[in-house]
Parts: sequence; structure tokens; C-alpha cells
Amino acid sequence: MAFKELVFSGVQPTGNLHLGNYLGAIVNFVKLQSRYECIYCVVDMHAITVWQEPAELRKSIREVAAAFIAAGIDPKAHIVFNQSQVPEHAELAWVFNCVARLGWMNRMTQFKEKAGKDRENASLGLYAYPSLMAADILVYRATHVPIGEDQKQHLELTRDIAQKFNNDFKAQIETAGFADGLFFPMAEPVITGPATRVMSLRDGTKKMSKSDPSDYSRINLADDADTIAQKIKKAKTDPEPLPSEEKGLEGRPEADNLVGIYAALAGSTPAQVLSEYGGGQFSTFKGALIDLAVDKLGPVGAEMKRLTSDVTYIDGILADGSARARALASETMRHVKQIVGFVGP
Ligand code: AQP
Repeated sequence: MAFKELVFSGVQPTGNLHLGNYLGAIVNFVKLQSRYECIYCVVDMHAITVWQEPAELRKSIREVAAAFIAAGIDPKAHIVFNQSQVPEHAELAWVFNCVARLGWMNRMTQFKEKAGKDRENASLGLYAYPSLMAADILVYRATHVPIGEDQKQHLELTRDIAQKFNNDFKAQIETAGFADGLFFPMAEPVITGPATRVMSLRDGTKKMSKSDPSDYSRINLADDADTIAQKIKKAKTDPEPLPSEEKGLEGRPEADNLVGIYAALAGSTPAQVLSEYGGGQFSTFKGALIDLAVDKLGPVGAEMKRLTSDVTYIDGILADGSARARALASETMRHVKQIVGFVGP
């Protein structure tokens, strides 16, 4: 069966939305709007898999919605909403908890990283996170999912869940009118942003992350020009000058990361950046990177601030998007309940 092409992706409202989220995901979300119908979700139920202060969570949900719009997502032409307003995500996640196998979940590297040594104390929600993510995508039967590198394994699991559901319930799917026995699509990852893995400014071997305790490890979208400048000035480098060719970046993770960030923001390539700055000192290059970052991120940050101060507007966008999302999700759940064998209208 040919599934209707549809894009779904989400961002967690866990505070400190950063350059990695922007270049790895949001910039790509904006681009895809011209080719596909898109659904972009503030995944607040994922956020509470680790402790969130309720007042901060509320603020972060509005901030992610504002970032989507400030970056150029059109909430009228597409759908922007927060996950908890569409209960079908949780409903389908439960069905998927019963389809997915413990062995599959045990392989998820993000759980291992986030649970750390204190595994016994991690929430059950954190463990089941990939099952909810599969539900987010498949409740819309989405075909394309723009994500950063780090989410690739979760998307593979989404495909495994879709395939097992299609196999387990093949006969019922056909009876429900899906003649080829395929109810859920094999969603494709779209990992093609300008920078699919932005690294920490303090350690080029670790990804830039919202939960890094050091604010100097990341550039937040809400940072003002002075803060951006400070963070880039303090970013870790090595004593060598920049190489003139890309292969000279091998084994130099911090240099590689800063050159990658420059290229992504400028819409060029690392080779082009090195042809201009190769052989020079980091201080000169960092100065140029500060100007570029402030120029590109400043307007997004300012618009985000303007929008977050208008709570009525943002909440209106989320309510409207949630109603439209729910109309689609409830249709999928109606079929799922019939396929699984639940009794109801
Ligand atoms: N460093 C990164 N480089 C490129 N893409 C990234 N993404 C995250 N970090 C980078 C992509 O941003 C999207 C939204 O991510 P998320 O909010 O769902 O959570 P995450 O992947 O767990 O991101 P963080 O910022 O690292 O949060 P914490 O610290 O809470 O784990 C996703 O598409 C992601 O790939």
C-alpha cells in the first residue's frame, strides 16, 4: 500500500533548547514544509521521563513552540502542538508496550546513557520512552521523520514495532479493509540537517545536550549576543592552527566541531570554511564564528522571546494544533482498537 507522505517529529521541552537541536532538527523541519504535510510536536510526556519542575516545564513547552515558529514553521499550514493534549499518543504507546519485546528495549543506548549507574532508580517511563516515540510517529502513520543522529536507534525500533504489529495482526488488518495487510508504514529517518551531530563546546567527543550541567557546553537559542560571544571565546580548542584541508581535522574533535558549526550556519561546507580560515589562528576564526552565530541566531532568539511573552497566542496555536492532530490520531486509534480486538463504538 502506498502510504500518504507525512512528516512527524518532536522536540522535548526540557529547557535549554540549543544549537544542536536547531541545526540537527529544527532547520530541517522548516525545509521539509515545502515538500510535505508536517506535524511538529512538543513532546512534553517524554520530558517527564526525568524529573521536571512543573512551572519550568510549562515555560519550556511554550518556549519550544515559540522556537518552532520563530525558526519559520508555519503553524497554520502545518500542525504544531504539544503531545499531552492528544491522549491517543499514550493509548497507542500502551498497545506498543505489549508489542515491543524487553530484549529490544534493553539494547537502547539512550536509556543506558540517561539512566547511568543508578539504573534501578530510573523511571519506568524512561525505559519505555522508545515505545512512546513509536506511538508519536505511527499514530499519524507518518512516513518521514527528521531527526539528529542520536535518535537513529529509536527510529529503527519504531520500524521494528510497526513490522511486528503488521505481522501479528495481519489477518485482522486485512479484515479491517487494509487489503495488503499493512497498517503501519516503515517510517524513514531523515538525517540530513546542516549538522546532524553538533558536539559540546567543552568536549568535542560529547554531543551538545540540554542536560549537560555546564551552560558553556552549548549555545542556547535564547542566549543574547554577549553570551554567545563569551561561550565561543571560551570554547575548547587545541594549540595547532586550523588545517587547510578537511583531513587535517581528523583527531581534532573540537576544531572539527567549530568548523562544522560555522559551515552549517553559513550554508557552506567544512572544506570551504578551511579554504578561507585554514592556516590561521583560532582567535581569528572564533571572531568570525561569533559574528556569524550572532547574525544567524540573534533574530531567532529575539523572535522566540517576543512570542513566549504572548502566552495567549502560543497556547492558542497549541490548542488549535492539538485539535487538528487529535482528529487524525483518533482515526488511527479507531482502527487499532478494532484490529487488536477491543470492544467499543
Ligand atoms: N547535539 C545534537 N546535534 C544534532 N542534533 C541534535 N538533537 C539533539 N541534540 C543534538 C536533535 O534534536 C531533536 C530534539 O531532541 P530532543 O529534545 O528530543 O532530545 P535529545 O535528543 O535527547 O536532545 P538533548 O538536547 O541532548 O536533550 P537531553 O540532554 O535531555 O538528552 C532530535 O531530533 C535530536 O536528534
